[in-house]
Amino acid sequence: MSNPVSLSVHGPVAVITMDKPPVNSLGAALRAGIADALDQANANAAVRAIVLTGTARAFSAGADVTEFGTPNAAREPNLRVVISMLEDSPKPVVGAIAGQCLGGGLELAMGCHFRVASADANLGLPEVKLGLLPGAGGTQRLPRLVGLETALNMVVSGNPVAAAKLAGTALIDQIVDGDLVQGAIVFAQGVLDKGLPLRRARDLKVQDPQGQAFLQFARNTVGAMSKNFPAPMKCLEAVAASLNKPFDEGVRVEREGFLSLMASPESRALRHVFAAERAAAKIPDLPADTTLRNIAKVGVIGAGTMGGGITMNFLNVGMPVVLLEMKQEALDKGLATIRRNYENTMKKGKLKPEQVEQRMALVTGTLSYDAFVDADLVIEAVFENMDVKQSVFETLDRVCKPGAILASNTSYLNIDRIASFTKRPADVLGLHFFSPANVMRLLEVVRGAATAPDVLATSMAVAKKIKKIAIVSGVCDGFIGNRMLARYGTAAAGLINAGALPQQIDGALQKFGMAMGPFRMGDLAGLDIGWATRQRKANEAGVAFTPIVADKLCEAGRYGQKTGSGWYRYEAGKRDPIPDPVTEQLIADYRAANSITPRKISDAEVIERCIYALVNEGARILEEGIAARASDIDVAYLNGYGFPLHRGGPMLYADLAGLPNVVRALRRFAAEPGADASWQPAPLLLKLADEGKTFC
Ligand code: T1G
Repeated sequence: MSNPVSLSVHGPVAVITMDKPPVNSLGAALRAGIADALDQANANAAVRAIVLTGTARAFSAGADVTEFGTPNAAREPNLRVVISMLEDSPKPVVGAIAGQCLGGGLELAMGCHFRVASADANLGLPEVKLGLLPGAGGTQRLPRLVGLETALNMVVSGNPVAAAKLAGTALIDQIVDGDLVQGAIVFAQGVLDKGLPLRRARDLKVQDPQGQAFLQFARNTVGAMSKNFPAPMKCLEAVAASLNKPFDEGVRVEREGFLSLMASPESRALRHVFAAERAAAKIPDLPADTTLRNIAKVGVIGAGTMGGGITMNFLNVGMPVVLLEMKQEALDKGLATIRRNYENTMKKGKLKPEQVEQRMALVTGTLSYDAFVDADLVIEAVFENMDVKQSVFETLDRVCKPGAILASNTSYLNIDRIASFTKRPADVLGLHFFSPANVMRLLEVVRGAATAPDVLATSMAVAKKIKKIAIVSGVCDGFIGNRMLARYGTAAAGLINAGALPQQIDGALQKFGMAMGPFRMGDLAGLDIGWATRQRKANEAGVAFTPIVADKLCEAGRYGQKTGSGWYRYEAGKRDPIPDPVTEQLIADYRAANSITPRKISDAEVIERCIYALVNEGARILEEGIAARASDIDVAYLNGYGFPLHRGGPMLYADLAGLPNVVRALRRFAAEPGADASWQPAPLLLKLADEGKTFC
């Protein structure tokens, strides 16, 4: 590998430049390169001062997260050694910071004696977002350079701060306009001319007389906000050590915390999610340099909840939208809802009045498809019925210009069949948003058999532009998320039949970390939706419809919150789920009618059955090629279905539980009398378990 570090000499000043694309992550090669260049500069008698800099994009984005858990992570010189080499250099070292200066990158910069930066450089210690804490002296040097409170906020939140805001602290000695390296060389020359002593962060004292009181207040705040995550509190304790312990003792506290967190399942989960979200953008059979189509104008069909939310995503990023409805009244209602949503955001201080007007000015209502003639992308969010979709896509095919991308927001209908209604199936795909579409990050990009590579690549780029996390799905009933949700729901329903009650199942799954248990979720979404789906499927399969308990609730008019009762009952105007004896009686009647003798069910069994049902279906989705990788499935379930972030997703959860243990549990469930065939372990799961491998 070529040396990612270069050394140049400008009069008495040496400049060490880090250039390891894309963001100077501090892997073994870069660390060694810095150390070698530093040795060379210090051995060169003509050199009297040193500048360390990176690229315009990044000084350094920190430790190389892809090295974690590999021998390279500890390969010498490790980051702490390199930082000490900077700090112990007999010649002044000036950090010249542009772009991202994060994590170990900022720790590296704090090893320098002085630092200059571009005003918009981003400085931060985001380790907490990976379930870690700064492990190369950051928790001890930062408080000494910017003060306890600023340092604690930066370390515990993990949020970056622009260099301009840190000017005037010992962290940023000067903001350089124009050529950063030239400015750093001039600064270094000034240090020499003035004979400034080498200022080592480790020698400074944390100036904060009220520090202990502040820390106690912070402990209460951080403790309350970091449920399920140990890192924030360990970050706090490491920073606290900077206040009342000598530097080296504080570093020991930091090191213990770092090693403990690195081994934690929560950090394993957060590091998995960091990599998973970036992997999702990579489509194995699609060249990274696929030419994208230009998307400047978007059409949306349907101004209801979904259509309105979808529209807002584009308005939020300055893209004009033509919004089509069939009737003026529906169009007016939809536009009014969009405006009201923005005004509510404005009332919370998150939007200025002029921004509301700017966004509303970008949406044009219409009652005619003719308004789509120059649209580059049209997304339909009309009624989930194939006949309606056929009419919509036949019309779009007739009206839209060649090259326009035609997308359906359908949550389960067959995209290949929808594409067949047009003469341009290559331009058709699914863009499945999740309600509320302007809030939920997840977007399932459903690739049809005919979908063209550039249509797929363009759609992924659009997703990134509208700040969605896009997952590519193949065509099947329910795509990725809803297909898994169906299995999860069946498992939960099976537990009701067997002897559990909704409140026990919801309680166990919410304690596991699910945002909302399946029965609360059903009451929120409306039980009649599932009722209609089950009747549709029975009809499509040509079999008699056999009602389950949820259908019995619907037959009794209990659709959920919208009817004041479903699995639970609800006080007028409230959403709190209240266990209902009527439901319990209905369940008892169902069990009796089906000769089921209820048994005691543990919370552990609730978790095993519901979560392993997700995992098993995820394995099938993988082996069918519907999802490209297990981590895509995790990203989908974390961002669209409320799976707990600290567990990293259902597939990682299974890996950490041990796939052989998952297989044993599934085999137990499959062996029960009358068990559903879907409890049989998926072949891919069996194979991985047999081979001692994992999904992720
Ligand atoms: N290590 C390895 N690769 C990284 C990386 C890192 N730290 N940061 C980014 N990348 C890759 C990323 O995977 C992607 O790769 C490409 O760079 C562009 O990233 C001891 C232990 C810097 C703000 O947590 O926040 O230091 O997909 O798509 O939107 O105390 O990346 O192109 O193959 O996100 O412009 C602490 C994490 C590490 C920073 C750029 N540092 N990175 O955002 O591009 S732990 C972080 C980011 C540590 C020390 C501890 C962002 C970014 P690919 P991107 P972006």
